[in-house]
Order: sequence, then structure tokens, then C-alpha cells
Amino acid sequence: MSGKSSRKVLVTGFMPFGGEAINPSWEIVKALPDVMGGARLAKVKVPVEFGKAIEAVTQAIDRVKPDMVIGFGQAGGRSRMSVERIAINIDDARIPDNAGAMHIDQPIVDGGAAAYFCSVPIKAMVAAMTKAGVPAEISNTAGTYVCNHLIYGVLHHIAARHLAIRAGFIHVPYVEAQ
Ligand code: PCA
Repeated sequence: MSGKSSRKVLVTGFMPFGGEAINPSWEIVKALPDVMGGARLAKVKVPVEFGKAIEAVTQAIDRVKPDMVIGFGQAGGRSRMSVERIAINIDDARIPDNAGAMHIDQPIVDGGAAAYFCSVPIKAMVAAMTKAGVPAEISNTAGTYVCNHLIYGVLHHIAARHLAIRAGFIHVPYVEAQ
């Protein structure tokens, strides 16, 4: 397989957490076709665990060598698709992760940048979703739990290695079943 001209997008969704039976972020990713808009999609189901989440996705980045990474995560309290602008270098959990770890006021990367901006066109993404009839908004915080942790870790991995990869993240509301 040469795959020379075909772009690759790594899409990620999370496992259920916090006592839920499903995570809509993975339901979305699972439902996506393997080829979309001329790009080949590679999918990763990410554990809701500090550390392991970053490992799962950065290992997939090194294996797949995508042009773009788009992560999805559940944000129960939100009513629209939230396109995240930024990830900050802090874990401050309200509930333990799926391995029982509870990070409080803990940097994700010691001595790392305070924050990284997502490198996808967030306003164009919101406009495209809105035009398609999907309620969407820009979000200026991805929280301080495993989603922010993952975005920060991925953007740090890309920056530290000077990779030509754009990365973004979308928080999605609960589905009706929840
Ligand atoms: N949402 C959580 C972690 C996993 C998920 O789907 C969050 O917003 O941090």
C-alpha cells in the first residue's frame, strides 16, 4: 500500500466512565466509515486513565503517522458539540479515573508549557457543523480531567517531536440513552 496521496486522520473516542454503560464519543467514532472526504480513518478506543490515555494515542500516532488527530470525549453537562480551543498542563480530578487514580493539582508534563492551542480550524469546524444543522460552539476549557489530559499530552508529543500533525478535540453531549 503506497497510500501516498491519501491523507490519514486518527480519530479517538473514550471508554465509558463514571458508572456509565456507554460513552457517546466512542459510539460516534465507531459509526464513522473507514474513508471520509478522501481521508482514511484510523480509530482508537482510549482508556479513561491518566497516563494510559496519552500512551494509547501517542503510540497510535507513531504507528499510523496521521496528518491529523481528532479526539472525541463525553461532556455530560453540555448541550452542543464543543470544539475545544486549548489544553492546559494540569490534572485536577473530581472523580477517580477508571484505574482508581485521582490526580489533584498535578502537572501533566513537569516543566511543560502551561498550555497548548489545538491546531485545527475551530471556527470553521463550528461553522460547518452549524451549517449541517448540528448545534456547535467553541469551548475555551476542556476541563481538568482525562480529556484535557489527553489533548495536552497529544499536543505536547507533536510539539516536542516537531511533527506536521494537526490535532483537535470535540466534546460531545450525552446521548438519549444516558
Ligand atoms: N470525558 C471525560 C474523560 C473521558 C470522557 O469521555 C472528560 O471530559 O475529561
